[in-house]
Amino acid sequence: MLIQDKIVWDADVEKNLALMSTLGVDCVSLDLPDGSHPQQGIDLHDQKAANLFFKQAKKDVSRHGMVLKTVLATSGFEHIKRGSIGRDEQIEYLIRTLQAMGEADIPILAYNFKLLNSKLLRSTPTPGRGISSYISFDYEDYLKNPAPAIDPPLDRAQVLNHLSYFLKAIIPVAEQYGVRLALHPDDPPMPATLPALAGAAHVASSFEDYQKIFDLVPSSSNGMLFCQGCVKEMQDMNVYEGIRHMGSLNKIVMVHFRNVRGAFPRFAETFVDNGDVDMFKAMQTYRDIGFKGPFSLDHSPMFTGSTIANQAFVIGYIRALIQAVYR
Ligand SMILES: [Mn+2]
Repeated sequence: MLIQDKIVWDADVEKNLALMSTLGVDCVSLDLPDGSHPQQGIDLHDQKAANLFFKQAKKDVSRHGMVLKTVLATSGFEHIKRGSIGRDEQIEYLIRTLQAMGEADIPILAYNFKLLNSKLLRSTPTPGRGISSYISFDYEDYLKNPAPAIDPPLDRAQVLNHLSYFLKAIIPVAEQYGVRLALHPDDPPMPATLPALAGAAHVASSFEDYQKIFDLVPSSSNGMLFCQGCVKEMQDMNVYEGIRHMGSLNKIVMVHFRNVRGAFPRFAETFVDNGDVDMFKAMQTYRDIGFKGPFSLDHSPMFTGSTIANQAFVIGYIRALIQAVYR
């Protein structure tokens, strides 16, 4: 069962890969810039360059005893989401990426359709365990100091239309190259009966939304990034039933394994061991549906001034659950 963590392909990549393998990470997700801000060492300007980059990246990761399994197109790509000029170039860039991923045998492309960074859609953090604080959302509090509206605002029909345009272009290519797309839920997941936050409609906020998205382009490549945190935040959601439901559809491509206390309209992102979800039971449920990973780290409360302590804590916790459950 695979534990996955994220790498930024920058000057520190070798050092960070070595650290991740030491912590017991099995597979790596690579943070992909959207092409508008070239990042050191990532050159995807044409197909040959893209093929070379991903083949080399895969080799570099495997030298550390890990597997490059996922590419994260989770920040940027604004034109695709907004349907603005430049979206076809961004789609072309992702098509090149998919083809190169296929050549290098990298099977997952994670993305989201959030028009605003979730950090903007939060209220004041709440005090957490010890000296930590928990990233929090309280709808009433948020409305007192909301994020500035996007310009122009986009309604549900428009965003769904942009998502449909994207999926129709990209899913056939993903199928051809053996890559599965994994769509991350909105954070916070907004009930359809409430107005959009910051004028940016939410289209991946419930399982009904997901079913619509799966039906837009039916394919096993059209899948879900099961962010257990965001699923827990959905109103009236039973996380274990949620795992079983998406598992029965074979839509769970990867998991963000994190914990939360509460649900919309009021929740806090807790440490992995002290939220509402019984993580042991969740892990048993993933086992029962035949899911084999990757279980990916996601945001969780920080140990002040020590990223590595935080990473080691979560990895150790997930490893222990895997060893307890998958035997
Ligand atoms: Mn997540």
